[in-house]
Amino acid sequence: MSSGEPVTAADLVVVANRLPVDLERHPDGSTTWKRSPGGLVTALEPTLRAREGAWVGWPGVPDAEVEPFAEDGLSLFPVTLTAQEVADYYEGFSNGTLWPLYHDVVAPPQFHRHWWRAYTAVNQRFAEEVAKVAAHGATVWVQDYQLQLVPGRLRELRPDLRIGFFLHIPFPPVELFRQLPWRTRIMEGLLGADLVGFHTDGGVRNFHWLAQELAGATPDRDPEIVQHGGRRIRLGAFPISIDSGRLDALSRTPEVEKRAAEIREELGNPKKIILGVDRLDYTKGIDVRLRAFHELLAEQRVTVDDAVMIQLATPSRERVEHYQQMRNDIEQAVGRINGEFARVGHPAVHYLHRSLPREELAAFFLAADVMLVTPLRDGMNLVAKEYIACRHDDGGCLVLSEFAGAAIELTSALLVNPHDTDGVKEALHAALTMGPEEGAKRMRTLRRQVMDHDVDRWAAAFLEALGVKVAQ
Ligand code: ADQ
Repeated sequence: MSSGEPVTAADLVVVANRLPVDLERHPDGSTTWKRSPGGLVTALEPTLRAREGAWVGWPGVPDAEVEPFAEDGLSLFPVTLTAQEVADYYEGFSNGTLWPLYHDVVAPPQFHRHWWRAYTAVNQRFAEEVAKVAAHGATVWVQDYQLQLVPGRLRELRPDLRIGFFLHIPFPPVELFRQLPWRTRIMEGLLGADLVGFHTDGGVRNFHWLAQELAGATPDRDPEIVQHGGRRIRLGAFPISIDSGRLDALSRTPEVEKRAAEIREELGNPKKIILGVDRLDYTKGIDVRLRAFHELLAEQRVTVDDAVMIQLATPSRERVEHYQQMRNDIEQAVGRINGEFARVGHPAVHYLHRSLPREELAAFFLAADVMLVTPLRDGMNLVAKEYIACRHDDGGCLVLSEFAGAAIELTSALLVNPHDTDGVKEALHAALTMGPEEGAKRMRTLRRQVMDHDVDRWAAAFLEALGVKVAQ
């Protein structure tokens, strides 16, 4: 990492809960920065560099007082959160209230006033930090559900700014959003933006209605605009994507191809490999796919010689109660399937609770004959797109939940309702027995979509709708 001086007045500011680097504290008390390369930073870096850009976010550890710094030409402005704020704003209101509520209450959201108070205080701090670093007339792009009050606060502090907001998770149906005791405050926070973006038209429609009902916004002749406080706020669907080209290239490297062959070998050369890759989250429907596989084995429509399943699960939000319970349930389900159907040296389900390097993940995607993506609700789901980008051989078959945003674009996948166990089971069976021609035909169609619509195109579409000329 090269360093330098951070900019003092940025033309483009990205503000997200997390910085694109993580602060790591070592046992001897020293600290280092580790890059956390997400799709967002890859997509935004060229534009941020070209425009003297800045990124405002939390460095990932509590009570870290860190000065702004420049890293590889990017100015980073850390926001400090205390341990109590991490508990109340992040684990509490963001992940214990908003996350389950916005995902169709697949787990019951908890409503606590002290969580809300922390959420408002932290959002205020983020807004103040942005107000300090943004140049006059700058563009600010606020990311995601943790920061929904930032557009409103920022507009009060800095009416000269152009403000965009993008929600990475679903925006819920009207009846669900209305459960939130602070629904009007959140709506007014979001209406502080000039552009509010969602993954799908469904999110736009829900927001359009709620803005009128809760905040007294008025519709415009243009269905993608609402009027509020004398301003016109544009709404739009911007389905996010991945760095498809880079992943396609990675999956073609001899190392990844060799590793994919090795994985098959290590699994004992099963006829079919079934794969699931997720952050360990109750929205992802890991239990759904385990149940479907369990029943196919029990009905002897599939045997462990025909097919093995691999579930890769990144540890996630381990201090939030629902996540601890769900991890136990999933590990029990894996144990039960293996107890009933495995042979010594041949488990039916291989379960790894860890994060893997990109190369290794690409090899798993390339080795998998069937990819199961079965969330009960998901804003987009990048794993589905990553699988497709890795299948340069036109091989493999994607089974995809209708309730993932990705289902709108990826209609040539086998689409399933994750609440319908029989339906998921039939789709899994169909995927395992699909002829190579039909499989390749579907995959070619899916690849056309994913290779054409990459994350750069997504970022450019959003920024251009916000009036920013994008460096390509
Ligand atoms: P997430 O809920 O985190 O994102 P997703 O879009 O699937 O869900 O992205 C997960 C990422 O983590 C993928 O890039 C995947 O490769 C990676 N990953 C998962 N398991 C892994 C493992 N074991 N090892 C290594 N990497 C692993 C939120 C929303 C989504 C939305 C994105 C982007 O919930 O709906 O698509 O933001 O907007």
